[in-house]
Amino acid sequence: MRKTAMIIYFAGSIRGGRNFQSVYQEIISLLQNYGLVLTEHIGRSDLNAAGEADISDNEIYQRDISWIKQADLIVAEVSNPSLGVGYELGLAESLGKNIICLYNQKSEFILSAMISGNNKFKVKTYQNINELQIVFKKIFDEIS
Ligand code: 6IA
Repeated sequence: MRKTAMIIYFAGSIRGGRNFQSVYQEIISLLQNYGLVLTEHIGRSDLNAAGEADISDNEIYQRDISWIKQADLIVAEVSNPSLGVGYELGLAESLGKNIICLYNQKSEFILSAMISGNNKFKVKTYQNINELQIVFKKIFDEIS
């Protein structure tokens, strides 16, 4: 059993498109039962594709890289293709992080083979948020 709270980095599309924003919010709430989610803002409804004016792209990049390095677990919602999420997953893989990718069956996009074909990623397909409760319970039981 871990003594300290698990640090979780949640990744989801921002400039790639915000179609799944409300799902991100629900996933983040579930993940908060298991640890500290560094990227709670990804679920915010007021965070649009343009992002925020008070932080530069370089500051976002530097901060997110440092958070990925700190994280014990990366959870990426990959139903909406995103260059940023793909980049984060590649980096996290090279750092040897535990990585879970969540793909919603309602997605209009077929998941990239670079994600579905990578055995280092645990890819979970889901239809609704209730299924994810069960998925998370199982995964966190395994890794804690
Ligand atoms: O290419 P995308 O924009 O879709 O990439 C999304 C991914 O990159 C997310 O998983 C984030 O971790 C990261 N990312 C991209 N833009 C931001 C961002 N924008 N803030 C935080 N992470 C970002 C500005 C808004 C923020 C300061 C509230």
